[in-house]
Amino acid sequence: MAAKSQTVEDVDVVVVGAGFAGMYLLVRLRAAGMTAVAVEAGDGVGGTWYWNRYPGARCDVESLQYSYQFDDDLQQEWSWSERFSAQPEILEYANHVAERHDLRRDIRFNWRVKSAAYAEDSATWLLTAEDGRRVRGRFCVMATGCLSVPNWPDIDGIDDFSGPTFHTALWPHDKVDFTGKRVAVIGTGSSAVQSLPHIAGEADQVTVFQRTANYSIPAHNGPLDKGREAMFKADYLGFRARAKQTVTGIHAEYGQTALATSDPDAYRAMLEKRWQEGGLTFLADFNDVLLDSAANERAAEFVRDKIRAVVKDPATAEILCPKNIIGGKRLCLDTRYFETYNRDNVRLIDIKATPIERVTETGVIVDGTLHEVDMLVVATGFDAMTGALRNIDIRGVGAASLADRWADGPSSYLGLAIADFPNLFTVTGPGSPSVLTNMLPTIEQHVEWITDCIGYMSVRNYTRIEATQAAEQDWWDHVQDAAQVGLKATTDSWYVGANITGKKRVFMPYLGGFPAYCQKCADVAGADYPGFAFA
Ligand code: NA7
Repeated sequence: MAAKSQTVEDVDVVVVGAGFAGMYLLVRLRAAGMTAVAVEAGDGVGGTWYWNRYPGARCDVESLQYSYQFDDDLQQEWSWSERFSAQPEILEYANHVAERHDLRRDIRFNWRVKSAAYAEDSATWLLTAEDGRRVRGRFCVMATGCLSVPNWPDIDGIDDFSGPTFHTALWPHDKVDFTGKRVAVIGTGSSAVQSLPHIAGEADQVTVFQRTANYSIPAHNGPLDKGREAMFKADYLGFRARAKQTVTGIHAEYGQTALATSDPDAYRAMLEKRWQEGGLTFLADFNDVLLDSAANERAAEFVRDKIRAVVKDPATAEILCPKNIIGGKRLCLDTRYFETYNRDNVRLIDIKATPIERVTETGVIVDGTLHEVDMLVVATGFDAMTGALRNIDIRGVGAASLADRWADGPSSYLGLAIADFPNLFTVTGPGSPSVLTNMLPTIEQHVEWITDCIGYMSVRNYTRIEATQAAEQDWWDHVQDAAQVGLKATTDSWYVGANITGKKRVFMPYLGGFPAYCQKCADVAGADYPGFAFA
């Protein structure tokens, strides 16, 4: 593509991405007196909520908590309409924040980063867009999201399909009309769990191709309880502070019961109570579900019984019953997902038993049978956590390539910085708790740490910061040790890259919990940043 402009925009900090992380970075950097621009591939703010527009898309952490806390007036003034808000409302919120803090003037939209190169002589990063535009900063912060690179399934013939194909993570801005159509849905993760009831409500016929069954808990979503909203707003700071003391950063009641040794009536009553409440805290009464296989199996069987009770056809119910451990993957939240399989226009194909042979112009072949469809919905998730960073040609000291460095799996110091890549920070990078927590407080903690660190450097006239190899190695060893505790890392999931063909199996997020992680970051900052070399 021809270069759009030969000029280079110079700023203190270049931010990649204008999702919730990139937006808050602009707020903080400006407040610290720095010039910053965010470059953004989309033509609007919101990141994951800009791209994931499929029907039924909504957050799985209640909106009173899945929201910024840095602006107390904002959290007091804003009212969510539902317990778990839908994508349009979250995007409206992102746009509202962009307006409120006048962020758009410093965001360059439709700016997809092709390369980012560090120049040792000037200690700056030069970023080049696919269309040739360039921006240079003394620092570069990658706010590229953990789930932002769609995973296209490697299925023979998928490009031969003659009808429209939609990836849930790249959904069109205009409504997709399924009326009168025969639709194939490939994948049964959270995106399919959320979208299937909507698609099935419109389409003539839906065929779901399931590789791995998923545990899904009812969201019991509905209009936001005004009493709960008032309770939060009366003590928002307190709720936020208490949330930060929990492993996941989500405020809730947590218990310490050992499920393995509990009386069956007692633990089933506790699970039933959580099931009726709905939400991601389904397992939060127990301290052993992700440590003890027997405990896990009891909780798993509780959910399987729920599926069997809802899905009328026993054979379909059995296919929908997950066989892996519960909690190994992130739980899904649903609204009438399993009930949807009772509809006459929905059928389920078990592609673990009989894989897809190929896609043709007119449909999907499994076990020699062509399932003819008019539309393909690809709900196959993301190249998680490292995909966005490896897709950019990032070059550090001596033109070292980050993609090469991470070819056998990532490593990072605190999920924030990488040796040989000076003045480069990552928000919620591998090695931080990120996707195991409520993303908004996690993002805020990272943004504040990064901007404080840059401020610390300014005061001391430092122009260069780099994580040391030794600190990175020590932290990464710790991340891997933490992953060995319990059952979570044993599951094939995107946490370990198992969903991407050829991706090295490494547990990427930090499993040591949000409070321990925040303490470590605070200790590092408070002790003049051990593990970093300044110049
Ligand atoms: P997920 O959770 O990664 O789900 C993707 C689904 O697609 C899952 O069922 C996969 O099966 C399936 N998949 C992936 N590749 C293939 C191929 N090649 N063939 C058939 N099926 C495939 O992504 P989502 O978008 O649903 O959700 C992502 C996160 O968003 C979620 O965790 C929440 O945090 C919110 P597999 O399990 O790999 O066998």
